[in-house]
Amino acid sequence: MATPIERWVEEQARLMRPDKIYWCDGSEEEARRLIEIGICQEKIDGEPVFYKLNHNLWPGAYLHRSHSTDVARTEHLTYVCHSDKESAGLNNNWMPPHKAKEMLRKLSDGCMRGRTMYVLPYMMGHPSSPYAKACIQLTDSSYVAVSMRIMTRMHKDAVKRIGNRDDFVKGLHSLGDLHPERRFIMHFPDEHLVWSIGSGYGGNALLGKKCFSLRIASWLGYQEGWLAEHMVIVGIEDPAGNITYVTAAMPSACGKTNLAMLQSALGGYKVWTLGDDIAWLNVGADGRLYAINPETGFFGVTCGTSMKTNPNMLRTLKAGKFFPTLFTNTALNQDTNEPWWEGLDGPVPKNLADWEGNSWDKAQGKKAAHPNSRFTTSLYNCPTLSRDFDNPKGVPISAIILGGRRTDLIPLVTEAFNWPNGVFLGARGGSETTAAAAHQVGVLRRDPMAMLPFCGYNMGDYFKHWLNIGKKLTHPPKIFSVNWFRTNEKDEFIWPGFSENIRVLKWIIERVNNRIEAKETPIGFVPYLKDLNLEGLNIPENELKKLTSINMEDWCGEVKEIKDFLEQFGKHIPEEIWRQYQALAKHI
Ligand code: GTP
Ligand code: SPV
Ligand code: MN
Repeated sequence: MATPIERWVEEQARLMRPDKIYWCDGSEEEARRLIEIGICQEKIDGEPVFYKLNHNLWPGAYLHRSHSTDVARTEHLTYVCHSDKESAGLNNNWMPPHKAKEMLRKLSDGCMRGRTMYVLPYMMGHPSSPYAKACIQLTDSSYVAVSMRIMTRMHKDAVKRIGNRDDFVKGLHSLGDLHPERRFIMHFPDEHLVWSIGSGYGGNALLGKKCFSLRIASWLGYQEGWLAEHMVIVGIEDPAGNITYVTAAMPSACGKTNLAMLQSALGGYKVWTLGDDIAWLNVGADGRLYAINPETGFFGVTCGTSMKTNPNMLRTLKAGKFFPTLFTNTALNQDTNEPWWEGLDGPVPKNLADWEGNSWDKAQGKKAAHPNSRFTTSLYNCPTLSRDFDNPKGVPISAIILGGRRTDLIPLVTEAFNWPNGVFLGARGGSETTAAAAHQVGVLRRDPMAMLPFCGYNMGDYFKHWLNIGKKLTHPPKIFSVNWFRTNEKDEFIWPGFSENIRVLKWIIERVNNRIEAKETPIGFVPYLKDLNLEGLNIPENELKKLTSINMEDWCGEVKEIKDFLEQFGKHIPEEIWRQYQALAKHI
């Protein structure tokens, strides 16, 4: 008798008609074979899927170039197909499930002809964690198969674990013809199903990541009483050796990976890494909030990553312990066969190929690496990996940090008055857009808890859910906002950022442990300058003031925008959020 997984795979194969079906076991030997296939046989638009890089300098590293129209998440082609539009909310594109499937079936008819269908069994979360989920993804891309081995716990045991159940997490992925007009990333939350066609890139194709672990998981969490969040998880060790665990939500390309691997500029402090993108948060029996990272890899932004900004990331990329490390859409130093990107240490190499493989000429004024070029590497390569990374229970969280990219207005750090006020702080959050998704870069948009593109249900209900989680916590984490991105008159960042961000984290853990006072303002508590360790920085006095003060006049426009944003969600916005809004509006 065929198992539910086997029946499901056969059904999809009848539709997609691959030449071969190959069940992955998740071993290193298999990954090496798939890369070989990607170098010698499989092609994207006539080009190989992988190029071997210089293994003396970058052990286990390969370059992948995606199709030139397929370089970032495509939010306008991403749908969440609940049975009713109201459940999806204004924050999601919606289509009735039967209509979406009819369209996908047409697009998928014979889409794997001439290709291999890889069956990927994997776990999100440690297999012995009560919060882990067993999943199966189908794909016709060796790049996706190899990436999923890095990003998830891919192992044939996931098949055994699913056994005779048919409610496992399902992902259908095909490159299709890579045409942007035939590209769709569609979610069917009640079936735990993601169906993606026409893209081979990151969050569009590695379906365990944003599609399942955020969009579908946030919906599961809403029903089951937990949270799936776009958050870093770190442990901050102080000079006495105490470790405080915190999570931090920031929109795409706003500093999560950098924060997750921060090398402290202050003596005695150390940051331990547990995750750089996704956190699943559960209320523990002790009334505290516990976090696990369901992933096992980094899919991080290359541009700007250097020994100066993020030395631990470069060490991770060169560790070569867990095979392989992938570079996607970086430039290539053709003399040394090394990956290269803007912001990497050292002089610009003379003989570069750009991210599309063409000889790069600086005079043309284009970047050599794509601004959303990325690396994929295992967390087990990371020298600062926390010893609690594989702890099935997760780690207890003392602070939640919410960040965004705001060149103006938002202070360096603010502390919410309490949990509901913190939920409002998250709900009103905004950020200037980045290259991580295909849209205009640098425009301000509201992005509550950095979840606007990832919340798999009505955002108003999501705020309600956050408020309810708070009621279940007897020891709720304190909630903070941070902003590393304020600029001065010359458009330079005022705050040095990166390793210096430890100074802000230090203030946060001192507040968590009730060691210092803070100044009350209408938007929350802000630091007294004397409590921020600023030794060795030379930020001009007037700019420092700007970083930590609130200008009421500037806030008038902000308050109006917050109201316009929230009103769109109509009756779904909880009364508590409006009460918080009124309190703020009254002061401003
Ligand atoms: P996703 O992987 O898209 O979710 O991004 P992320 O939030 O992990 O962002 P990441 O840490 O990769 O940083 C994105 C960009 O922001 C990079 O170009 C960094 O160099 C830059 N960046 C990160 N931290 C800081 C900081 O503290 N200050 C400044 N000025 N830039 C930063
Ligand atoms: C993001 O855009 O937030 C990422 C990269 O982490 S992707 O996997 O493409 O979503
Ligand atoms: Mn992300």
